[in-house]
Amino acid sequence: MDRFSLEGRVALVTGAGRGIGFSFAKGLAEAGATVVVNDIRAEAAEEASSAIAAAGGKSDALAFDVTDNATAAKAVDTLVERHGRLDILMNNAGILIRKPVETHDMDDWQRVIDINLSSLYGVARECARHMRKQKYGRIINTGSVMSVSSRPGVISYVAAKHGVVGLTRGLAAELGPDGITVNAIGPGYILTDMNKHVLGSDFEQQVIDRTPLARWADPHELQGAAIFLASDAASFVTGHVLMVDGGMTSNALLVPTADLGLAS
Ligand code: NAP
Ligand code: GCO
Repeated sequence: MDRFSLEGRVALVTGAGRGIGFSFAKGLAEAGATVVVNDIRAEAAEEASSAIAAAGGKSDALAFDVTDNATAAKAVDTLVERHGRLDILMNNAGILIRKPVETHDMDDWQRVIDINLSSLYGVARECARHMRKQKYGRIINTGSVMSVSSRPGVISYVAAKHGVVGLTRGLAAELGPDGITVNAIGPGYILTDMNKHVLGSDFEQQVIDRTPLARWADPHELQGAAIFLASDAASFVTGHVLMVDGGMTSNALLVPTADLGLAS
């Protein structure tokens, strides 16, 4: 089982002060990695790092805005100065704006594209500078079921998350010869703050009806996919989008799962 061990590896997880990013950070730490927690808020990054250390993990905190590429570049260099190497990048930070096209203005669009897509390229470029020197790297981008499907009301998010697939495949093609794999994880509907405004509404049940596993997921259920893609077990996996969605995107969505439409 050593193939799944991350002992000796150093990982940067963006947007890891809470939610899915914090879960990714905990999972990588439990697998043995030294995990550097990023968040835009220093106190969030420090608290998350302390929680990982309190659980016996090796952690550090680096607060920066992933959309500020100059700051991100300096932060990545600081990380390598502190820890000697950088093996794993989890490009996870992201936001969501729920508005119909009529009111989903260009400021909304740019903000979501900047955080959910452009910053992933910027931070990956800075990490790849160091990964190339060691001829080893794992870049894992956080996509979504909205990377391969859509729904009304989240147009900028759908476009950005579809872009994450292209970014993943393009970086995989270009960085592969340097021993760097690039993959994406496509979560389904996860119980985090991003969804606190829709939980308790009809939408919550609509998700359940259209998910073969008939439930929302907890963030910890994404950790296995992250550990796999970050580990030696995935040494020949690159350019891949690993959906962790309870079967939602393999489901035609024609009828609610409970219905089954079996009446003859
Ligand atoms: P979340 O609970 O809202 O957490 C987002 C995290 O990203 C927060 O820690 C936030 O920091 C941080 N962040 C936001 N903007 C940032 C920036 N400019 N620089 C650095 N950090 C920044 O969201 P989540 O549900 O964990 O989602 C995490 C990722 O998973 C996102 O890419 C999201 O699109 C994706 N995803 C989520 C779901 C889901 O159902 N929840 C499903 C599929 C994909 P603050 O705490 O300081 O705001
Ligand atoms: C929404 C949800 C989704 C999830 C996730 C699904 O309003 O539809 O917030 O966008 O966040 O991206 O995979």
